[in-house]
Amino acid sequence: MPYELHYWPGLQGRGEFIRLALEDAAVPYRDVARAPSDQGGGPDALVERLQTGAPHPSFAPPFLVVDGQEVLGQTANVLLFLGQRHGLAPSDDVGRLWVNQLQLTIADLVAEAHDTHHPVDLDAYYADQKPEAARRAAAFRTARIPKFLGYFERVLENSAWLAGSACTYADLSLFQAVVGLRYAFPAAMARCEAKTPRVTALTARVAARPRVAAYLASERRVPFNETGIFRRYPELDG
Ligand SMILES: N[C@@H](CCC(=O)N[C@@H](CS)C(=O)NCC(=O)O)C(=O)O
Repeated sequence: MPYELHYWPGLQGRGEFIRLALEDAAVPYRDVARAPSDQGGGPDALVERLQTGAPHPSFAPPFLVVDGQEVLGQTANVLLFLGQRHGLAPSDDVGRLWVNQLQLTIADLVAEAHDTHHPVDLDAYYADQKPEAARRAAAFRTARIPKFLGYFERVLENSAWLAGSACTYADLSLFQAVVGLRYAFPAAMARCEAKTPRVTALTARVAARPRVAAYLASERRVPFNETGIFRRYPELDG
């Protein structure tokens, strides 16, 4: 199999943005850390590859191994590569960079969503930074979610998809960000989406894409949970 995706098992995390692109493009891949260890999988295989990814080692998962050799890291970078190869990005430079720009903006949103439950120390538990998390989440809910979704709403003013008439990996990623935010912040998202109908409609259109729908209904789609980026801590919503 030409593609091996490396991402922590048991959660969607940032690996999900890459899975959605691979699934939508019907590209076969091996999800290494989810495979049995007696078949060369498991988290140990991920860690080993992380440490031996020369000459282009990745700092952190997700990363993609191509043809058993080349290691590509950083979610947006992996998607730039896959989008170009598998029909999920425009073919011209300006269009490709625009989609990359959108993806990097989604990456910023994802990082901020993560920081609501880990605002101080990435290596400490949420339970050890609850007051700071409450303050960070309040600002994220009231200012940052509306600003990010409002931005994508504006981008969608003149086209059905973010980058024009065709769905790209950035649309798949926006879908993932929206459903993740709905999981983590249901009350705040209900308020916010009332003002961003185009974003809501795009999310529904992505979910209805046949291969995405089949993936979402499959066992490969791990449910959101409190080890991922989008976590439901009711005290952080409102
Ligand atoms: N900017 C990177 C972030 C990668 C990242 O933070 N990965 C997390 C899991 S979602 C991780 O394992 N981080 C380990 C660390 O930062 O030490 C990307 O978008 O891929």
